[in-house]
Amino acid sequence: MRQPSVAGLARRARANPAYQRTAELADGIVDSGPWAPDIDLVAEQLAAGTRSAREVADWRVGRLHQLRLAYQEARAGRGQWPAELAELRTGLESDGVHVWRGLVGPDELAAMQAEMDAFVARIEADHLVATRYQSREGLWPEDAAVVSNDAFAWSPELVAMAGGPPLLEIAEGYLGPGPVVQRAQAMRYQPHQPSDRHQFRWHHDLEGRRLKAMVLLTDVGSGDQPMTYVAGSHRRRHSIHRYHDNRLRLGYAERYTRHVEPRLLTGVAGDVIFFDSNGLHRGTRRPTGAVRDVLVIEYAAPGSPLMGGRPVPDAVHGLSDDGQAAFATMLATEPVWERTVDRGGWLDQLIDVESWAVPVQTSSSTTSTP
Ligand SMILES: O=C(O)CCC(=O)C(=O)O
Repeated sequence: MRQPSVAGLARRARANPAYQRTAELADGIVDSGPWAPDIDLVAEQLAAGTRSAREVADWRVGRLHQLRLAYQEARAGRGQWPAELAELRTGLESDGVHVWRGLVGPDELAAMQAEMDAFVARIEADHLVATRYQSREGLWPEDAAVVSNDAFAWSPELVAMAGGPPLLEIAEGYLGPGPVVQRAQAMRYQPHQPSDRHQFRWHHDLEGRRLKAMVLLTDVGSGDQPMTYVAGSHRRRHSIHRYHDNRLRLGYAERYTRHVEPRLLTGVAGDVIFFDSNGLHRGTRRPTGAVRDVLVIEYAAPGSPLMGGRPVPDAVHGLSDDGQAAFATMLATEPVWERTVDRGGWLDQLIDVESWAVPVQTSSSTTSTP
């Protein structure tokens, strides 16, 4: 889809107050311009707590959207990385993706594979069909898939992994201090023809900067059903348009990424793929590919929206204080599949700046400048 010209939108907005919403969107389209440096400065101040949310409360929605994205980067700049994770850090920051080979040991891997098999067997035995993307779990008959949005409820190993080192350190390095665990997905893909539905088309994740850790439970070769990722595309501050409709084409990345080279993320069971889901990615489907099983942990900065979840209580209690803190927001959130009232997403909460701009605690032990 061609982007409308900003000048044209602004002209229409000036001529007719009914185009106010369009004018807000026009703000969202502009990624650079005379006011862009101010956005970065204000974002730094919000992250440092030297500017209050109230001071930007009258900004228009499109500009608040840009501020939120800049704020995520400002927070991330305060993250601390252990020296031994330097290679992973470089991969994530420059490409938006890095594969850690053999991270999951044989015993944990066997336990996770058994949990996954039990989960799929239960869903198939009950013929439980997911009625929407946010359903807790179920069959996706049109996609030959079985999906859970609440894998922490049946995988204590995954809870331990999400709330301990090195994953929590990676999340802290990439997102800044105090990351929160957002969701755990499980996905089994049976062989299936290429598709343009859901996560099988090019998209970004409607969140901005976010870290995912995809644990491979089966071997995934290039002829199977690997995820595909456009390296370097994670740095884009997508306009607010792209949060109302996140279907993308490769040509979109070609306009801002010098070498667009979709990477097939292959590996063997036990490998973990770390990626920023702000970059272009998609699941690849193949009728001749092997069955693919994965578990995916999502992390975000505090103030990000959560689907919620019901993690195995004993597994959470067994975590360190930092690990329990990372799960605290999830435990306090009513899962989306149990809500009777739709609270909307973070786009609806942009004007409530305090809800998403959580200043970074300033103490020499928790902050650092890059
Ligand atoms: O399953 C896949 O390969 C794609 C997953 C995906 O799009 C996501 O986790 O955001």
